[in-house]
Amino acid sequence: MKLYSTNRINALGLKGPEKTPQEITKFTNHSIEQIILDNDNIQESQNLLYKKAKQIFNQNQKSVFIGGDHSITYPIFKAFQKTTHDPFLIIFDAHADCMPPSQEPTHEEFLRAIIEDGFPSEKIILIGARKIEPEEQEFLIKHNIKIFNEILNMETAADYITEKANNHNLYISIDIDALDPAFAPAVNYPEPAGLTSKEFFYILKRLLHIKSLKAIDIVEAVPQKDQNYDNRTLRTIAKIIDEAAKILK
Ligand SMILES: [Mn+2]
Repeated sequence: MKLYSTNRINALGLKGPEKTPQEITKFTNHSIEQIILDNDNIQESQNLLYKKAKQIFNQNQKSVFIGGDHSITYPIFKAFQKTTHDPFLIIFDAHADCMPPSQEPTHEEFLRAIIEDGFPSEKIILIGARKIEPEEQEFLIKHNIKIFNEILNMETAADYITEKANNHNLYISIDIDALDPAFAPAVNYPEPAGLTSKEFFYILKRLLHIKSLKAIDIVEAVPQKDQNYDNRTLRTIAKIIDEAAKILK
């Protein structure tokens, strides 16, 4: 497994996740290659990240990307689609990120952009989405996206998700706000009634054992806020990295 980080954000409002790549190094001993991008030039940073991700995927090694905000997933997943046969996308997120797109997809609409570009919606599962705007709801229903708004039984949920994803080349996108704010408080848009740490790590570990898992991204932590919470959010991300490193090798 190889670790990368990128400071890219494309937020219309709140910033902060661009600081995670430097701050996360205080909580993990794994070496991380930083992809430093210019956030004043959104289109160029998007193209650079796309090109870099393509090179990375061509090396055919399991890769973990730490953001940055959720806008990193659009260029990285596009590169994944370009280089990888039969991709499958699992997203952990409190939000659906399916607002009508702007020119370069932001953290609010990257998923809608991926679907409108033609990615098959039956190869997407959204976990933890519980704050969905009406126009997003309409879009999700129209495209018949499988959503777990909450986890009623983590084993049953994990059985379903792993069976669907198995044998496809899997990309997992983790917006850390999928977890309940009790466990990951340092995010820009916290939503109550999220996944517990136990539910999240149980499902994640089951997914990490899928042989065809190729890539993970982890986004949307706001280090500056995390100082008020004993850095609980960054420690959770460090634990994701540890679990991934143990299982993916
Ligand atoms: Mn998101």
